[in-house]
Amino acid sequence: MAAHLRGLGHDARSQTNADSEVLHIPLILWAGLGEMSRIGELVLNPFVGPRFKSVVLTTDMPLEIDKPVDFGLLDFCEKCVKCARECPCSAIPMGNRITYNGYEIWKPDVERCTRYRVTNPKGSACGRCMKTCPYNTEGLLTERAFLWAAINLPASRGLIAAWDDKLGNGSINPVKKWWFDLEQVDGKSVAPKAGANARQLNLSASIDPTGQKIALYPPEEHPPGESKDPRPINRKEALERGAKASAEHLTTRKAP
Ligand code: B12
Ligand code: SF4
Ligand code: SF4
Repeated sequence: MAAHLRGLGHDARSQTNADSEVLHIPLILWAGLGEMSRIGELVLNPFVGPRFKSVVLTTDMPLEIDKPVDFGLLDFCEKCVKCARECPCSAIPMGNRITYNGYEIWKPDVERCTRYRVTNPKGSACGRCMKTCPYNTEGLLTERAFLWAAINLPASRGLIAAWDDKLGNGSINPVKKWWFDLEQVDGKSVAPKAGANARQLNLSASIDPTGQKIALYPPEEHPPGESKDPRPINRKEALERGAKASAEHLTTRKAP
């Protein structure tokens, strides 16, 4: 698409996951492709749910500007904690959103998520938060009725989240085994020996936000964009920062 636009005489560049000059989240949010979810750094689309990856195309071609959308997701996520409950390393907050870098967000513990996804052979890029969310639908007529209710009937949202668990949605589906994560051994894709992500739903897991500690790493703690050098981090300080941000936000929200 970028090449096509350049052929028409416009500047254009595709911003991929591997090579991007821009942050995707604010752009796909402002493009109206979805709302911020409890998962945290993930924009959820009402029709395909959280399970989409983005590619951004930056261009000077004159275009009509979209607006952000509101389909009630913030309220739904306040009544549902499935992604936080199912995250294997408790990286997703079970409590409230916080103010981070000037915007409100359910900020995940990005260090925990990164360690789980990248350094743990059973992690295998994970994405369990995306896979277990009730907004994953297959376009069936019955599912459309639930989606309609989730968007239009705020009082039904908690019930829909509970019903999704009752139906066992998000558990392992052997019919779709081909979709399970594979690992590369000697240049070949094979079924993972370690059983990556082969976990059942954890319906009895504790969902007590007061017992959960989320470390917070603000932008000033991040390495510079082009840097590939290891960067020391201080998890103890990050945990204190997370607890403080959470407490401050609770206070702000109690104000009239
Ligand atoms: C690095 C990265 C990660 C790191 C995050 C590191 C960090 N935050 O320090 C880790 C490994 C944790 C991660 C995990 C995941 N990621 Co990721 N990640 C990225 C990547 C490649 C770069 C982001 C980055 O540079 N962050 C570092 C700094 C800049 O972070 P930050 O200042 O704290 O800002 C973050 C958020 O607060 C938000 N943000 C920034 N500015 C603003 C402004 C506003 C107003 C708002 C509301 C939000 C917002 O965006 C940043 C995302 O990290 C982006 C692609 C991209 N180019 O944007 C994908 C991306 C954000 N990830 C994505 C996904 C899907 C995931 C996972 C589900 C894993 C998976 N299987 O794909 C998990 C979800 C974890 C979670 N609970 O949110 C998707 C999200 C798509 C969507 N539907 O919204 C993206 C866009 C990749 C893609 N091309 O699709 N990710
Ligand atoms: S990708 Fe896995 S480890 Fe990271 S937040 Fe989602 S469920 Fe947790
Ligand atoms: S699992 Fe529930 S809380 Fe998490 S993003 Fe999906 S709807 Fe929101």
